[in-house]
Amino acid sequence: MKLYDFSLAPNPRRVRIFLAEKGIEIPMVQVNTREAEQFSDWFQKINPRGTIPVLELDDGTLISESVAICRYFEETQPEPPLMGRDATDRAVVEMWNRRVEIEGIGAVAAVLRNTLPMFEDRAIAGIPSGVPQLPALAERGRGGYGIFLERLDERLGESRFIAGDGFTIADITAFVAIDTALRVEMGVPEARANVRRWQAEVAARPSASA
Ligand SMILES: N[C@@H](CCC(=O)N[C@@H](CS)C(=O)NCC(=O)O)C(=O)O
Repeated sequence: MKLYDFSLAPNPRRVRIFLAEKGIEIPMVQVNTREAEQFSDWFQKINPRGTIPVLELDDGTLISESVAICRYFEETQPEPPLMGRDATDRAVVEMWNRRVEIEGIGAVAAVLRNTLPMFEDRAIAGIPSGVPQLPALAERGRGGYGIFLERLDERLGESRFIAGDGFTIADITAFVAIDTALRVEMGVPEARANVRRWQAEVAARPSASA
């Protein structure tokens, strides 16, 4: 089994933090997306969509999509649970994780992909060229990120972690989104005190450095 990873990319980091929380260690293969290695012949055979992370199982099964990879490890090593313990819990965790992916990761990605020079002419991940950056999408992403933080702050005013009392994949997704947003100068304003309280707590976990 191995994980196709890149130490500087946010989505693979979600999986690395998840694995660190579970205490799972597996071999990692670096795919340098800053040098277009995702478009190389060898990696296109692993994932023709040109994205990381990808998990390769010993029987050759290839799983891309961060949450699908996390699901595999949750099923094969349930402790500690990071995706909910029972039916209700699992649905609540999934609800929050989806919200964070769509509202948080979606907004941050819109800003990054439509502003950073390294994404010029490739504003969609996995597409080598021909996708221009659109400043209006970046601007809307910035607005969306503000709404995301506002809603997250409200939620974290009522519970310790995003999906409830326990740390879950939803916290990992949000933590990585917020950390990545710093690359485009989008910090967490002081007024979002609940988010800052939660962020400090998550940053103090050993897994945060994964
Ligand atoms: N929804 C996918 C997103 C994967 C994704 O966009 N990965 C980025 C790295 S964070 C990538 O592979 N980018 C390749 C590119 O920029 O062409 C997941 O969660 O796995």
